[in-house]
Amino acid sequence: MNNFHVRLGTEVADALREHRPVVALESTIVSHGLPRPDNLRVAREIEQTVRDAGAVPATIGMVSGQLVVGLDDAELTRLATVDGVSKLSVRDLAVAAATGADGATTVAATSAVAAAAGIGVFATGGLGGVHREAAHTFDESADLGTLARTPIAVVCAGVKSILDVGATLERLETLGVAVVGYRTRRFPGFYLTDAGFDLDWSVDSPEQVADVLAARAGHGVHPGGLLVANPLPIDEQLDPALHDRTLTEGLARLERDGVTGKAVTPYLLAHFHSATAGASLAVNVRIILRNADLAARIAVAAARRGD
Ligand code: PSU
Ligand code: MN
Repeated sequence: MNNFHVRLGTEVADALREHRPVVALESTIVSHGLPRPDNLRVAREIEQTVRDAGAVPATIGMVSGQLVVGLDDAELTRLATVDGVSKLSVRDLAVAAATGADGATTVAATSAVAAAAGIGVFATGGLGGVHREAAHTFDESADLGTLARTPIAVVCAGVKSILDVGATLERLETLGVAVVGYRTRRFPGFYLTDAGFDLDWSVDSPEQVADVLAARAGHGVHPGGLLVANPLPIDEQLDPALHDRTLTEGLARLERDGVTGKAVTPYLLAHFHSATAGASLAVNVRIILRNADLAARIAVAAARRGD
């Protein structure tokens, strides 16, 4: 907290002081991951879902160079609606602050800021990971390296199939990020319930995730992240045939348009939204709301333990 000039929203500050459950939320899905105008509506629904499950939402982002943990509704609206909001990973935070930028925080930046603020649970949709051409482009999300050194539990639905899922799991192992399936031993593929890879561990309840966090804190050994992979029920996943078609077309367009770097993920997400006529958006929203609910229940269980 001493390294950044961070403003805590009043409600978040009160909850942290009183050791009540708080769930961190990212803003990149709002500014760059979901299309307007649905993004603002969904951002508010995510916060409401966290509240309904008994925790305080702390959406993190940057407004005019000010890093905020617990954006208020006007700030959330601004990040969802104005043009020119930067996508901020951890390395960008200080530069964006010093130049007075508006910015949305990725999983990496949100995790780092949340942990610094004393928040232990974070809900998102999908994690960044290893891109399919990474062997040539070296394009691997900073989400992975950041989670290796950030003590936070991230609830997600795996990573999108736009990435190399197998390579992402290998990198998570190398980096020492623990991965547990929530009521499954198969790694979810975001839009799809099952990405085709086995997991070593599965947990059955929010209380059990809280037990994992308590054991880790008690051992004092592992400073890194815990990924809680929460799959969609199979009857709620995107139609696999539509998914495969859309992915193939999106990857071809990516190459045709020469898109690289941090523009890759938003480009492919936008392609999915338009090419599936909203079907992928509906699935995306379901995923985020389910993860927000589970994260809140984990935060509640962890607060009950009192450690
Ligand atoms: N995956 C998604 N939707 C998203 C993102 C990832 O399914 O919106 C966002 C998250 O904020 C994630 C970031 O941290 O993209 C990863 O971007 P990059 O690959 O440039 O690291
Ligand atoms: Mn990248």
